[in-house]
Amino acid sequence: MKERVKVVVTGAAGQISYSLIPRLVDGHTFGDKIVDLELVEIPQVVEKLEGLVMELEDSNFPNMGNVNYTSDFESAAKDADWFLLVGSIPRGIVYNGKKIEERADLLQINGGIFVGQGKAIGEHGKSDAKVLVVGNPANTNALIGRHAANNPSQLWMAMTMLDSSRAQSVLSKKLNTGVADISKMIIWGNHSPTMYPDFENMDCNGQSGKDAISDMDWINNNFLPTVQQRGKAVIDSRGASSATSAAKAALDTVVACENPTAPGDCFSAAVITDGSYDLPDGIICGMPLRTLEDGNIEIVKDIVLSEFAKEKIKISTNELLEERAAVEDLLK
Ligand code: NAX
Repeated sequence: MKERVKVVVTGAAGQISYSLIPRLVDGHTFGDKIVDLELVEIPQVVEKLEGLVMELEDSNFPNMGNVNYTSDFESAAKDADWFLLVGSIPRGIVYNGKKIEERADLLQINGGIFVGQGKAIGEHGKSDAKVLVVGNPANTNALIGRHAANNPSQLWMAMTMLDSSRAQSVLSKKLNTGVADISKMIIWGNHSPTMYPDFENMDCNGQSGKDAISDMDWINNNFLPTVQQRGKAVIDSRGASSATSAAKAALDTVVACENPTAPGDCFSAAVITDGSYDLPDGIICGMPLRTLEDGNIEIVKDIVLSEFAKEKIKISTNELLEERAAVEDLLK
């Protein structure tokens, strides 16, 4: 009998999910496993998911298992292996009669969602469940959710894979090579414009970024701002935020967690700090990770950071500390 994996996706009627969900069951992301889906939305739009389920059925994915849609997160969470928390309230929306413009309001509202979801994951998810927070502010949402879950054997991550993919793409153009030739692309810090894409420690066909790129003018005035501001550039052009690339990045994160990492390589996601690299305690911070043969995921600890890198990372971790202070009441 084939192995099964149960995956919960929130924000299932949103634009990222429309690209993401079909590819969870296409046989690539989870290989040969049968994938049971729990699609979660807010009550106002949950019925729209009936149409998505019809489309999934009509696509004849051989590895698709049971598919359910609901606005009851707690029931969806039961015995789930994976939680892809995409749903959140975007800036600019009217919520309880108030237009949400301020970062502090956004942090509070979304943080509130993650208290409830975190508790349910801690109580009802599998003890080795993996949680990937995509909905922004992703790092702080993950911090709140992890705290509420209070279940340390579960792994909480905030997504930085999209930032890592963007950095790989920009570097591959600069170095006139393919994206697949660029590995170890670490994103440090927050998933926000303060993130630090670590060009020095990336590997391009056996050469480190530090050796491959000496043009610091290009790094400071082109590479860093392009990667840090890419989300905004997509919104400015498309009139909507990144969706297909965000979905691909979420899938890449799942694949990276489900398969052992090649020796010497690593992948990017933000996880709880553990004292490595002198990062402040108690924040969800972008770091290099590796998946071991036994399926466990650990922080890669032997990356050497230059003074330039340390300064940039500090800007981002300071921002994470400020975000944490703004939601302190949700972390009690
Ligand atoms: P959409 O607005 O298209 O979809 C979000 C969906 O979430 C909506 O259908 C909404 O009803 C649902 N939702 C809200 N609260 C919910 C709750 N409590 N439970 C279940 N569902 C809920 O946004 P989309 O473009 O799909 O983006 C989703 C999130 O990803 C946003 O917060 C966005 O900022 C964030 N992003 C994060 C990225 C990352 O790299 N970490 C990159 C892409 C994206 O910007």
